[in-house]
Amino acid sequence: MKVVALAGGVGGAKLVSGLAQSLGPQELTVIVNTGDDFWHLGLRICPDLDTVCYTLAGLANKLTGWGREGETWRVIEELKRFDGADWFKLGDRDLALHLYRTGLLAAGKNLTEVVAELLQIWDVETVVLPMSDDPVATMVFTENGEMAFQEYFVKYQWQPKVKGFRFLGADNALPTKEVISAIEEAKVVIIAPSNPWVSIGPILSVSGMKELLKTKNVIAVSPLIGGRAVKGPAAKMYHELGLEPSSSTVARQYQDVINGFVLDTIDAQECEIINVLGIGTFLTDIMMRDYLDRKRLADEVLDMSRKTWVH
Ligand code: FO1
Repeated sequence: MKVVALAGGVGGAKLVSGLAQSLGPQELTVIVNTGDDFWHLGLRICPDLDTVCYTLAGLANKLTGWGREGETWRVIEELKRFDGADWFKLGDRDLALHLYRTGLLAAGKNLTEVVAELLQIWDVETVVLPMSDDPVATMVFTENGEMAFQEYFVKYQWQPKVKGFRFLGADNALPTKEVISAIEEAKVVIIAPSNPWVSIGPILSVSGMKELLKTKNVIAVSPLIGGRAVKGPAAKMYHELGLEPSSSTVARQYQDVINGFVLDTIDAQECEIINVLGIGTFLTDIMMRDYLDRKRLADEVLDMSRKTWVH
């Protein structure tokens, strides 16, 4: 069964690694957020693509969720001596990837081709696609003014109060032909438990993406449990935007593209208001504590999705 997953960083990558265990290699395609991508020290950095690819390749740093396992930090240590060059922690092994990718892009390859080459090198059969080969830059409006995503997330450790977001370039960014055919061929599209604002939001903002998804069976997994994010600023963002950080708020945010929603058992009382939106709800333990949990949740989401099929 052809399945597409929409994912961002750490939380999304965990469910993706569960889906990769549950599905055969040719069955899963992951469409990844590129709104976090940016130029740094002349290198093209693609954090969410790297987190998903490293996770699938078994190379991801399990503690941080980003960068490499068994990393060394010789270059960044030296960069400390150059003014302001070390705020974004690039490990030595990670740097090799950024150098190689930047070279391929400079030679005229597009991001989709670059990712495919990396996955082949790492023997990963799951197909991973950037949401677009056109640049989209997530900008964060905060109490201290507008800033680029990595400045907000890393330099200021996502502390500034957010007032809104915009995705520079999204209006002109097209889904790649690979993204379009993956969605068209998919029996189900799964929205992974990534940040709805800055990970899934940019994917849905790519022109034509929502229209594509409206003809599909789409099921989302809540990124919040009991109103809290497992990791990162998702719940804080809802608060700062004057919204209740709850699973039903997330379901409402996705309502024009999903027909199913998976939330944690402790949020059972929210099912009714989500069902009123015409969205089927499914309860389970959505916490992924380890590798087995990831596969368990993936299996359950695939089963649940079968009950929501309308197309
Ligand atoms: N996140 C941090 O909080 N601090 C860092 O120094 C940092 C470095 C980094 C290097 C490579 C990479 O691919 C990701 C990195 N991240 C870091 C995470 C990154 O900012 C986030 O993963 C995404 O942009 C949000 O999901």
